[in-house]
Amino acid sequence: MGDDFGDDFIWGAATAAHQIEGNNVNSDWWVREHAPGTRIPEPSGDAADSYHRYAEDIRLLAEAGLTSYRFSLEWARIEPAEGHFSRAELDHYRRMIACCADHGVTPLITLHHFTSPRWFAEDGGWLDERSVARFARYVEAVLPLLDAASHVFTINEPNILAMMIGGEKGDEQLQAGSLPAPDPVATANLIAAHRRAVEIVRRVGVPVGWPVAPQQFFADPGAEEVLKAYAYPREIVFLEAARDDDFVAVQAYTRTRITVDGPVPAPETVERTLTGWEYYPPAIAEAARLAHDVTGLPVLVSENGIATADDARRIDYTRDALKALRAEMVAGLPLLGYLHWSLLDNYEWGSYTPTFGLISWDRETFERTPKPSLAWLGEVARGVRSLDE
Ligand code: IFM
Repeated sequence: MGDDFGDDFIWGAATAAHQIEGNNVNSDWWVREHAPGTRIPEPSGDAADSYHRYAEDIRLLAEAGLTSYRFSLEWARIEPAEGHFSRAELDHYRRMIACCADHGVTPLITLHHFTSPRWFAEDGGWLDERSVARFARYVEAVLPLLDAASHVFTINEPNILAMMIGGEKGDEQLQAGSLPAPDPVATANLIAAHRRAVEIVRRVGVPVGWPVAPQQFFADPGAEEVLKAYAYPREIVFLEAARDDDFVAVQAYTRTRITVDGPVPAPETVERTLTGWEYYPPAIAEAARLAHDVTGLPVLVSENGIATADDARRIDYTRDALKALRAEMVAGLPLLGYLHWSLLDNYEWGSYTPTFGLISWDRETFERTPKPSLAWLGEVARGVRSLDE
């Protein structure tokens, strides 16, 4: 099924807890959003209230014809104080997993998607070597939930997380065209935490990996060495760390030009999305090829999409991204599946303005409205619509 992608191809959509659940009050992001003088333009608040409305979200995904849902467990809810694990919150995620089964949807579970408990952040966060044991203890606590998943992702976009941490220290903004240097201590701790988590998750026999977000750096003539030095700590080191995993996951949206003086933002003349990124659908296929070349592993697209208010443009972008992926598969790339980012419009780390969702919702009532792109992707997944139409 699914337009030449094969019968076993995974078709679905992705979300992350902090971006849709709402009221993630024990998380470091919530603290940051409400800190006096914060530069974060808008707090997450109730988000899409998916904490209470997940059943409707999963039903809409399934009714469209998608069969996989990637979501994250929220560490800040599950371990709100160090060493205190909430049975009620574990039960909440157990109910979400059961709800997926009720709708014939396979869960893919992320253990950490950018947010950490506030106690963890206040006591050193990823810059503290105790982060590795602390994360491992949390993974042990959620392990009984994981055997229902088809795939587990340990830490989402560790390269971006390390850059966020580097940016906070250096007060640099994270944006395409200017990526802060990743903090090397955070990089080492994230890699060590990932390796511990992989060992733990393997005990339940579920394939485990992590999603890296390559930026599709491309060099001006003469800037090839600048590119190599720039890309290594920002993505390659994280891909190399995936070599002993069961698969490698990638998430990509745009590309970044590297001149002899370093990266530059996309020129004003090119089409840009609501995040300010260049509209560049082949990004995900290039990222998938890079990830496979570095690791030798099968690749899972765990996020790809576009921030736009024009849903027809979302369909254009997704169609061209899928065509580029299909061309790589024809050229021999082992591609496991495609998870669109995102199932819902969500909190884009500081703002609700960039809308990535296949489903919108009312800010007052939370009423969901599926966009045409949801039906379109479902039809592609079910094999009743061709990418070439
Ligand atoms: O919204 C984010 C997500 O949390 C991680 N990957 C990129 C998305 C779009 O910026």
